[in-house]
Amino acid sequence: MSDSSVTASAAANIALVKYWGKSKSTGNHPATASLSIGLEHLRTTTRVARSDRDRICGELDARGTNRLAAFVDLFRSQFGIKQAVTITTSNNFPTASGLASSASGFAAVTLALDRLFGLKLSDREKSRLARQGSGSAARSVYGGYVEVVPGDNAYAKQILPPEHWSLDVIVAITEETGKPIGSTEAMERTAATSPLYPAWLETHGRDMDIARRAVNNRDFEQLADISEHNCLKMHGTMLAARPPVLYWKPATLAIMHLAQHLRAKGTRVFFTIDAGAQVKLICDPADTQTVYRALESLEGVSRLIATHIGGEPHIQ
Ligand code: 2P0
Repeated sequence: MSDSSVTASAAANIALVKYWGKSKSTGNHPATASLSIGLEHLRTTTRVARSDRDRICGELDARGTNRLAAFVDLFRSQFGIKQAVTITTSNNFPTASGLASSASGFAAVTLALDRLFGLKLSDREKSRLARQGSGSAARSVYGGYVEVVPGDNAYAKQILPPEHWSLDVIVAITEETGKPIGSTEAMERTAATSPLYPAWLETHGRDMDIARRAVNNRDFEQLADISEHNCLKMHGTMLAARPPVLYWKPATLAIMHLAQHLRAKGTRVFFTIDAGAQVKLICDPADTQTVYRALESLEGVSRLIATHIGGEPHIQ
């Protein structure tokens, strides 16, 4: 007997070597590889149930609802499925503010639909499907250390499980409202207008090699160095777009300085920033308390979310 409803949980991920730019105008084909870590406690929970007509419930705006509806149509059309569904989805973290809710969201709905319809797709197939909802969602089909393999029909794969290297992550919220420009539009604008974009593409493979090696060898200094470099290079490329894409707030910059100051004194921490003003601080667990305390007293930080590398998906 097939299920009448399924609930899936998938975690947000953050890229240490970023995806920024597509090779085709449809289907979210990333122009480059990327390397991410899953965030254990930042999750989307999505229930899909067979129903008489399609419904979407949750804290989604009109655009988010339309995107999810289009994805469900695309998913069903690929398997010749006609069944209507009710989708109920919620995030336990602020949405649309650079915290990758589309990654966990499209991964969770992919996993739930696969189970509801008894498709038994491989992880690679699920990753490819989730990618068509949002490029970064290809990675949230897995926990731990994950890499996107770009190409004609890009997918992600887990390169190492979370236990390989336990690192903590603190998300510092500096802006509670939505971001000024969505990442899809921002990356299109960057690719079309930034004179730095060719250099971004050209140097990306080297950053991937270094980051992979750093993760394999659990080399914190090397991972810190390449992650901050790749993050700042992505933002530099955006800053040179026309009109420019500037996500940072004063507190974003203050946290970057703080992380660099702490690291210079021997605290094992580095930062990364995505399409938003929030800063993610990756810490050696021995130093997490020091970093957390320093962030608590910083002006402009409205909230801190502490988590660690993990993020294996679950089906309930
Ligand atoms: C990343 N970001 O690698 C990069 C770094 C944000 C900055 O993937 O257009 O929401 O849906 O494929 O996945 C955010 O972009 O974009 C993202 P689409 P997505 O995490």
